[in-house]
Amino acid sequence: MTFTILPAVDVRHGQAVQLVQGVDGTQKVFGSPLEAALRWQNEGATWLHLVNLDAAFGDEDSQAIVASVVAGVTMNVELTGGIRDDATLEAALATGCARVNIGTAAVENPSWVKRVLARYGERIAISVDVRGSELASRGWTERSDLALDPFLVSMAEAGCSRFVVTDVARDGMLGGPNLDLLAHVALLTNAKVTASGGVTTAADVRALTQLATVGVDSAIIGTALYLGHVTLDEALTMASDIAVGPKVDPRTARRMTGEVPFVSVGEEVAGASEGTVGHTGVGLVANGEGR
Ligand code: AMZ
Repeated sequence: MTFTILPAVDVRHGQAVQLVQGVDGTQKVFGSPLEAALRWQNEGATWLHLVNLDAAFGDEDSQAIVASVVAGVTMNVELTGGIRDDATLEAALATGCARVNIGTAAVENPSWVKRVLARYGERIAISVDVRGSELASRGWTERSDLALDPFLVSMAEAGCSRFVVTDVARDGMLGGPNLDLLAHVALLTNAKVTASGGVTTAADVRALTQLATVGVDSAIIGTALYLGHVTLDEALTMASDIAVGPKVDPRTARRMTGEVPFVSVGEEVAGASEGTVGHTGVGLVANGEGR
């Protein structure tokens, strides 16, 4: 497996859009969602990150549109937005998407999410939308009091095999990803990490691939692709020779086994002040003291 690039198609009011820091009304509009998706497919994408923003904001029903996008492409689709109960989950899975991401429900209704993680395994990833040190939900209009690290550990213990991590403040800002946050999340548990928010240049993709050994195996690119800051071909080329294998703990140089969490909860969680996103640093040879 090589490092995966997922172009994003975010659907708002029937159009493919890109928002700035997720704020409704800031969107640049890029036409039909299916046409946008097919463009990325034709340019070589094997995965699509498809966001039902209307459902994430909770003010419009766009299920038929996202279902038609899934049906109209041959790429693997990661479908997300508004999946918060059995009905919305079943509808999302029934589109034929490869994977769904759940954000709001993971903070508001963790017992339900743990149940569906146990049932659906790798078809479900948890969307970790972080603003500062807090989890954002409901279209990023609300914040949760949950401390990040215990939240991540509990989801991993419940069987979450992937966190899709977005630094909300960087999303749409074209300023590069939050490598510290991504490394921090990757080091905390066995789960793989998909990077999102701020990925702008081929150099950003290269920097992310350097986190592949700790479990960052993929990146979502949105605004930068639509505005041409990086072409999909450049991003795919940058990612193509990066082999993604088992995670390696940089502190022990050992391959990770199936044990969760990656390091002991006490060490990780006690080492960070509550609710704080630690600064792991990208060198990643520290023993946790730098957090
Ligand atoms: O841009 C936003 N305001 C926004 C956005 N992109 N709000 C939510 N989302 C995405 C999350 C995740 O992929 O990054 O929607 C999904 C989460 O939806 P929910 O309904 O599960 O919280």
